[in-house]
Amino acid sequence: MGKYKELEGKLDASGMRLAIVAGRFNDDVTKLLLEGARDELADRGLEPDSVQVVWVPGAFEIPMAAKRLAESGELDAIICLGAVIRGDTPHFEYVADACASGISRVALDTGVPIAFGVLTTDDREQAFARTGGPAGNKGAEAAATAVEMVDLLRQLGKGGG
Ligand code: INI
Repeated sequence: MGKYKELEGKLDASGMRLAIVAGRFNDDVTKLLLEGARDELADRGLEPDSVQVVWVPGAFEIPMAAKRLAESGELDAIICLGAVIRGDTPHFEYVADACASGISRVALDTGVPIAFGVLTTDDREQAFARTGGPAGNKGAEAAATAVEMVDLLRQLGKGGG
């Protein structure tokens, strides 16, 4: 072993207790993010039907639902999916900022890792480009991030690092 130890979470989701919070606003986009997330979890060894999906009206409501789920003590991680599109709203920054900072706060306050799979794009074309194809599916990336963080925190909890 070298002088410095390196630590990294593994992408094995088997046995993990996960939930997904998804925004209904722009659900033509968020349904594709959800599909990507579920496919990713299946690839990582988790039965997709074991993952609870909670729909909320829009990205602004995601942190509240994530908080309630995180506080249940029954979940290892939460995956948040949404699509905030600048062209759709004059208050893009308010919705996007509230969602991002709210999710971050819930994760740090509860210690439950929460993945940020919320798109913030200028238009719908950019949003759809992030639901598959060369730019990847951001829902799938968020799902993988959640799994990696659960495993990493388990290792850190064991005194690793
Ligand atoms: N919610 C989104 O998830 N995406 C959007 O692009 C969006 N726009 O454009 O307004 C949006 N607004 C709704 C918001 O999230 C809340 O549901 C609403 O303000 C009620 O609290």
